[in-house]
Amino acid sequence: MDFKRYLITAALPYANGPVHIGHLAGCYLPADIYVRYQRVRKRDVKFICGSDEHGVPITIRAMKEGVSPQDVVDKYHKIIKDSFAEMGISFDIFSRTSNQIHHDTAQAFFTKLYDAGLFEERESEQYYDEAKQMFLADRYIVGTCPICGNDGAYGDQCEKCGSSLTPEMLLNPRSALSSSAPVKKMTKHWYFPLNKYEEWLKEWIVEGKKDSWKPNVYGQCKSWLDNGLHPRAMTRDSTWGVPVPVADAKGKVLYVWFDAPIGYISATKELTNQWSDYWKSEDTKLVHFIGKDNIVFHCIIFPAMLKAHGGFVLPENVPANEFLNLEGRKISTSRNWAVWVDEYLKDFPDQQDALRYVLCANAPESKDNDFTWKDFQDRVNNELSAILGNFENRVFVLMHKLCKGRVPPVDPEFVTDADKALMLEIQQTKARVEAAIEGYKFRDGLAEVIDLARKGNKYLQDNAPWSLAKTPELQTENQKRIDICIHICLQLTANIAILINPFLPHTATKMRKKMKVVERMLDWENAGRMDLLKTNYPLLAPELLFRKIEDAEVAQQVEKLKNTLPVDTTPAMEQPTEQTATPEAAVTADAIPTIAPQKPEITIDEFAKMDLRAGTIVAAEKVAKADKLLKLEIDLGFEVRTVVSGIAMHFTPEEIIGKQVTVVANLAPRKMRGIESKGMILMAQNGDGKLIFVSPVTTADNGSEVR
Ligand code: B3M
Ligand code: ZN
Repeated sequence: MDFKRYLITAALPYANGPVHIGHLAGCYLPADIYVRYQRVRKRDVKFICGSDEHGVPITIRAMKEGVSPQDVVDKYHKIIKDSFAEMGISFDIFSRTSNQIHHDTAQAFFTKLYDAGLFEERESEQYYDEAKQMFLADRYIVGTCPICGNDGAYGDQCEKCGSSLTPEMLLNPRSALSSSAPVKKMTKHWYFPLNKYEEWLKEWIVEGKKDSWKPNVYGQCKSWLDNGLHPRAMTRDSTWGVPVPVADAKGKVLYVWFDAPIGYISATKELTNQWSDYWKSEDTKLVHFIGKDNIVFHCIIFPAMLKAHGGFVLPENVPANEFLNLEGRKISTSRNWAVWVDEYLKDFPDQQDALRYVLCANAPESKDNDFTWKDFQDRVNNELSAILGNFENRVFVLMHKLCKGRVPPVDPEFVTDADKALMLEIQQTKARVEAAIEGYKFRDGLAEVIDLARKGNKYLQDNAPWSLAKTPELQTENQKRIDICIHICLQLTANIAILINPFLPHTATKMRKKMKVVERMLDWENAGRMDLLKTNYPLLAPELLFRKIEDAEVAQQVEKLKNTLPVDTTPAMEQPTEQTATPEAAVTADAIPTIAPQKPEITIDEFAKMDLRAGTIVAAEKVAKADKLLKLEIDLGFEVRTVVSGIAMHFTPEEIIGKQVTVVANLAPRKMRGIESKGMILMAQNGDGKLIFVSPVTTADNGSEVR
């Protein structure tokens, strides 16, 4: 089916931190590629985004930074917006949900459903912090996980075992704000009857989208639908958000997942007076680009809201990506385990396309993928630079050397089958890239373009125009072949600029400028043509498109990451996950208070089981092939013990020899990297994350008990 208009949205990022490469790879880059492609196909497209400035993640961040929620969103909205702009993510608008137009739009939406009598009002008991005088969002309640016993579980999720929880399930619940035990208090909320839309959703998704939605998206939806839908509260007790537009709703705001998707509509309104042409007409193709943790909200809840409201188009597709990990760990905003886009841009100025290339070539389209700095370097140096950059550069060098810096002529009599085959290849590549992009397979599309450059290199190698130039006795004939070869390579270069443009727009622009052609040349319909550059036209001098990424740069980035590593004296342990596929938990999953909640009470007898001793580090050395581990010999007075400790990122062996520490002496021994570690040393952390030994203030006798 042909659509008149394309309305493309990318998930509104929470304005509770800068954006990282996981965000880019997950949704903004694929969305941008798709939109850029539609634009050069001359389709009527609007690309909508903005920051999501409500909800618990924002208030938690405000609490952590000791500022107001408004300060938080003002700060991060700007950082996020600038990062996207610099990366070439070409939104038509990047709005924000704290705008008046959004508040008005979201309230009008709610009111329409309210007036239609759609909401169910329900009173229920909810946790309340009497010390802080406020209702507690699930995330603000901590306690012991009933499934795995982790005593730092949150009221919506246990990060240790990944279970999705409710505050009622927690043993020993307490407030993360005051540590006091929360009490239950009655409160009223408005519930959207999702269950009433179950049948309709089944028909629309299970029957209608089976073949067009990605299997991961379809599968998640189906399992939600199979489990049955229930009414869902669309309001919250909070002072931060869009006020509930109902008389008796003081102190209540719209649930962030009610207002945020409406943000797509309000941003479109802000962008154009014709907004309803996009949102209210059947020939619009609405596509939501998101990460997998947002699937249920975009595929089930928001469509049901739109249906209930009436008059809006529904998403034609929701091509959600999986997650990108970083150096083997989950990316985490709160743990600072991330490559922040704003920092990347400072460290690698003008290398936007290098990152775009790697994030697309390695995009988590069908499974979680890992970003490593080494892989970044390899891909940039060995693919982007060695294949595409190299081809383009060779062509420019050769045309200046063998063809006087001008586009050489073609004598049809000397054109060979191999020449024709390459020309055909260009057209076929165009068709394959089109199919890939239309099918949301951006990795494949990009690989096709690189492959075309690879074929260009081979063609050059096969024809070896530089050697033809060395046989003067065949001068004219050889020159004709040289000319044809360079001519075809130049047309191929121009074609590559068109095909690579949606993926690497900065590169396409550079290429175009060197060929001295106008932007219109990059129109998609021009791909496949062999007359993009006119014969005899002079082109600019060669200049490398990409620079290599040096070992030192990679080492520096890896070092930077290591320095942000959380304190972790049990290095073999997996980091708890923050991103999660459980949709309920995803609501607030990106914000975790840095001060760990207190653990459940223990008795004096339980404490007395622990044998803590003063000891002196008498020897220390690095453990081979484990960059976080030090092997320590500790004098405990009655014996010298081996303890392996995960502190190598914080201390050199030399600086800790002679230090007195507190040792858990009766900890069960365990093997790390083949070394038996008998005990553990106690550590604390200061404000900037530096580790400190917990040691006696003045020197104690080695072996004396710490009580
Ligand atoms: N802000 C969640 C997220 O950033 C949320 C998306 C809203 S899209 C309407 O993952
Ligand atoms: Zn658990």
